[in-house]
Amino acid sequence: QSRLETKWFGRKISYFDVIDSTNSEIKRQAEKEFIPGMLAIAEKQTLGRGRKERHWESPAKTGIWMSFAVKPDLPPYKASMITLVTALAVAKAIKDVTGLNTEIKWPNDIVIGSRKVVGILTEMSAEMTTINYVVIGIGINVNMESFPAELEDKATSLYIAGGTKVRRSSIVAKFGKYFEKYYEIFCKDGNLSGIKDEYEKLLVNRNKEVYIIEGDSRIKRVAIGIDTDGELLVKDDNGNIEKIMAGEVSIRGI
Ligand code: BT5
Repeated sequence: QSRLETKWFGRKISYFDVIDSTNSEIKRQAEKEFIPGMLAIAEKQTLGRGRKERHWESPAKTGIWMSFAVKPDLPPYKASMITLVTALAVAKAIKDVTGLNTEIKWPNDIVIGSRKVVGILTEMSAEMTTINYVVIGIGINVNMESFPAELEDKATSLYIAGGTKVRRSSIVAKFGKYFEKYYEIFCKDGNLSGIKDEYEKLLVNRNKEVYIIEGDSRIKRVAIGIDTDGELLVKDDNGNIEKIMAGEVSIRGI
């Protein structure tokens, strides 16, 4: 099933053969007129980006490069939790359409066998206490048969992992359904309590050792899950639990 059956996700869609970045495009559109769930999809991006302006490889026709905007009635500091809501919805959509089991690399990547198959970039426009809009950008490697040398051992696609070509619109449609469901639960609760358990089931290296890298130090911990604000919970050898905020440190093994 590849038709959208959503209430508000993608009710306005702009489709491009080539664009700089779908995140930039949705921001330009939202600045003019914000429509909840407004969606931009491109066959190819020339300036696809990740966090900290890192390059996001977005070749023509083989991936899903899309961005959409929402406006949660929540304080701005909660916007980053939408990245986790999104990751769960993408992982569920991929599982339903392809049968492939993915894992979530907290907070914003989805991997198959430790290779990245999805990246998520959440950007916000906000005043002091209110969110104007949040743009959620998703890159999914769907049908590529290979990657440029620098990504060869870091990236994979649904095709490489599963051996069959996948209809991209089926994943977009399923994603929309899951996103609406999880996002509405998140907005009602104002935190991730309603999706935490499902998210944790998909967490890479849950209950295994991970390394927290801060400058030159490398600290061993066990990843045990997330809290309802989306922070990563880790445990030290004495059983003390610490919270790690996204963007604070880099985590290896998760
Ligand atoms: C991300 O950043 O993972 C977020 C990527 C978001 C991309 C989407 S596509 C639609 C929308 N429009 C945009 O312009 N962006 C969003 P980060 O965690 O910073 O990871 C970036 C790193 O992933 C790069 O430095 C590469 O190592 C790697 N990478 C680049 N392209 C990749 C790809 N196609 N598949 C897997 N890994 C890739």
